[in-house]
Amino acid sequence: MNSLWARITVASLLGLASLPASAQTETGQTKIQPQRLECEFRASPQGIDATQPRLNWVLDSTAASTDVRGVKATAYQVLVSSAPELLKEDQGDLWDSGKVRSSHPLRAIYAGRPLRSWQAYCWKVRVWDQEGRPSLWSPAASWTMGLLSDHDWKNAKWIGMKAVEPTPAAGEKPSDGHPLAARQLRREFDVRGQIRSATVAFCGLGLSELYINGVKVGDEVLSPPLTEYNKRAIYVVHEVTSLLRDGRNAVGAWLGNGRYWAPRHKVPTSTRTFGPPKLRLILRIENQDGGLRYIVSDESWKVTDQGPIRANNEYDGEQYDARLELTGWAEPGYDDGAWKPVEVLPPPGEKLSARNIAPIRVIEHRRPIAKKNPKEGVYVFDMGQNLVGWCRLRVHGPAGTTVQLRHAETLQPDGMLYVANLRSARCTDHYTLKGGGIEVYEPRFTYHGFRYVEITGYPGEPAADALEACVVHDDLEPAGDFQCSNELLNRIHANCRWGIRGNYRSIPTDCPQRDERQGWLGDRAAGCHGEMQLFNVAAFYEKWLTDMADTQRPEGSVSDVCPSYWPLYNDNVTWAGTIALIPAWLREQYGDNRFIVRHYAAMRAWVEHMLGYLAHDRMPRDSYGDWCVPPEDPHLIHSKDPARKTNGELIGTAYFEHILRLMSQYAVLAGKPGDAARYTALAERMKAAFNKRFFDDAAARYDNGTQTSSLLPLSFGLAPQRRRDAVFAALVAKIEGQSKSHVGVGLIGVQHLMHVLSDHGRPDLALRIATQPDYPSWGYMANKDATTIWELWNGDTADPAMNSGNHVMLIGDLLPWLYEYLAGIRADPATPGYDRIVLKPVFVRGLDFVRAWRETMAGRITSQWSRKDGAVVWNVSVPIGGVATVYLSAKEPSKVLESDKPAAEAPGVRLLRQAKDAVVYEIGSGTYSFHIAE
Ligand code: RAM
Repeated sequence: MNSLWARITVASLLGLASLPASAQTETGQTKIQPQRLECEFRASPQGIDATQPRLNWVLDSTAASTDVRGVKATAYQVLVSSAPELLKEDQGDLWDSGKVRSSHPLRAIYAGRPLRSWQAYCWKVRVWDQEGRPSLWSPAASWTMGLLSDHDWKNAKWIGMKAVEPTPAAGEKPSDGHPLAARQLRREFDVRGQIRSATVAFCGLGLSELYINGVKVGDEVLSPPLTEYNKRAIYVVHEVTSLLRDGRNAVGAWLGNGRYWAPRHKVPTSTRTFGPPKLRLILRIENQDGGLRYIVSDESWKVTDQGPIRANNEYDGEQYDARLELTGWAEPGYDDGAWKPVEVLPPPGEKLSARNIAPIRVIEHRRPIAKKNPKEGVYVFDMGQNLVGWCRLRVHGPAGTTVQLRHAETLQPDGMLYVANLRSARCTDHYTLKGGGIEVYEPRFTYHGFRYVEITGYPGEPAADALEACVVHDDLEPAGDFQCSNELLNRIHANCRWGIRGNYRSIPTDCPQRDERQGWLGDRAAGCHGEMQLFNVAAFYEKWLTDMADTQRPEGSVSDVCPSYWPLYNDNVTWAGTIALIPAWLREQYGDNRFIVRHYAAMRAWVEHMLGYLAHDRMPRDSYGDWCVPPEDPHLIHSKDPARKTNGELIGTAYFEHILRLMSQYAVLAGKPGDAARYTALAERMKAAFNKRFFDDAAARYDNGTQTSSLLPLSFGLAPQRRRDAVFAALVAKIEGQSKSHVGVGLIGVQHLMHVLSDHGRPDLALRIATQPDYPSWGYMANKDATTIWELWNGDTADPAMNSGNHVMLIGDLLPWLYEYLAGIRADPATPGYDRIVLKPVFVRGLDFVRAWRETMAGRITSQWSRKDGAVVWNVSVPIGGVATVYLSAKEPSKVLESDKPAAEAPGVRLLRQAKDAVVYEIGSGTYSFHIAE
């Protein structure tokens, strides 16, 4: 990870730094309300391995007096210390950046003394405004380092218990994937003397939980993150000082199968498996006198697979027999005489890296909204939302009773679960009671995508509180919210958010419920840009791009699914090319070039490999076409109608040309001017070849004229300038005529639909499409009771063989359109990371109001507009330190007022120019109220 997302809120420059000392606490923080001056870190990262992390901070705009405008940050000073006491005295013994004048005054790359394994660091920052006034020091934030070299693991070994797939008995069909019972590993040790600190680093594959003296370490679940195991595994680090005690101690680890011991071998396709679960661990104990001691995973540990988790499998569920609980197993004094010595197992892969992304957690609990009894002994709970996670069961009954929980997204007409679309995934948890009181159970090593839960075998009738849903996903920082006057659009937005949340599983998955749940590249090529509006995914996507590079074969090929649990090295452009598409979005939103430089070799290797397929300057490699267009028959998954399908070579050529243009920009950043020139020249040739082969000048359309075949050349700038308007007019005629203002696109075209329509002056048509209540549309899904987004436009009628109710690939560019167009909050690609903000709201006819906020690298931006009496009132706020270029769709400056004055004369507003259809201003920080006569 490059970045430390531990954000610090710096006391605002004005009004606070000049406050009398009496208004400040001893620590220099202000007492006045309602400022939020506490640290805003959602995470003080523990155990990172970036040796030059980037530190980010935002200025606290809420503390500023709202009538003060245009406050800029011009310089910063960062202090990094090895001890909080030093930092309190304003001493940065590791790094004192001094006062640095900067055009990026809200971030800095660590440049102090080398960071060391296991060490904790704290830091703070202050900034100066344009008058040279310093802010108060921010409160302190902190992070700890992981293990920077393999030597730091001392002699910790990989330990576990060997396993073999059982051979089927004569006449029996071999089972496709045999879930192992969970392993439990333990050892005891003594602690003598006063402990200063204790930290544990461990990697338990496939999934693990660690306990010290019976207490769970940390609160993460489904840990560690998924990776390309034979290349890299990820360890986690936790500070555990308070869990240790003087005298005898015990450490115990659960190991589940996860994807390491693969859930399947052949169904629905060939799946990689890596072996039985295993653990590597090191516990570092530092005494007050500086003495160090390490407890490591080695032959001294013991193991059993006779505990309560009899089987665990991500697709099928967990089988838990509470009668087999090994009470006290992770505490000292437990009799492990029946346990076996562990076996030392080979290491999983080449590298062991730190977890630089947010952990997966139980994010919220939801109570059922209804309970039905469709059949004798069968109870179906409705959680009211298609979500991802599992259930917490409460039950009371005789020992040996087994309660079964089955999960599904929808119901059959008879009220029973509809499970056909889960394919081979059984999505069923079993809990066998130990008896003797209320028992509460949550599975550990599985997860389900569901809205409905069927309980059978429950002793008596389950009460309403027998089940509670636990919503589980990567704990990412929210980055935005949106609301408008159209309720259907608000529901669609909520459905997108639920779908996106549920598909974060340390990788972005395609779906969370059936026997798939893979990191399909194509689904996120542009989808990630939409996600950036909702969550801070900087570290998350850097991690996934690292997974992609890890799958890369020596010749450059990248799997369509990363990590390559399904090794699909198809060499197609639109899926594998995501390796080169996502970095551009990351750079635009988060402004970090270093990642592009580091990732350049992998992107280049893929591009060079693909260049071998180029024929006549066109790229014929395409596997999936415009995946999942609305088909002619509602029962079909894929259309068979040639008029609905977009030519694969057209898609491959358009995308590869675009990727070459991006590569040329990356090459400049990576200091490879030769590559940059070569890729630009190649892109020029491809553009010419594309138009020559596919463009029908007379009809102003491409190839067979699907929506997608026009959208791509318009979006990527391939259409000849002189014919752009005509191509667009033909596209609009097609959409409004044949498609009756509905989508006619699949996964590819939908990434371009909304912005192309808006960019060419038809946001009203984009709005019509976005708010259509009938088929095919997002609104149709919502009206059919969807609470997420479907895999297919016809998800209610299509064949269940490929019909998930929670896929995000058809969201396309809808979210960027809501935030960047309707609310108008954008990054300027020329100054990535919101160094300059662009505010370009689209006051589209058909909406009465829009309200949105975005948390950006510059801080929080809000934009709200409403229409009344022939005018639009637009209220906007720019965070302290921010500068924005504002585009307002007015015919002339005289039509624009700000706080009742002609805008150009308003304080803090500068008229830059009058463009063709917009008046352009510059504003600095502050809140503004513009009035635009229509
Ligand atoms: C499906 C996946 C995914 C898509 C691929 C091509 O099975 O669910 O969303 O990318 O196929």
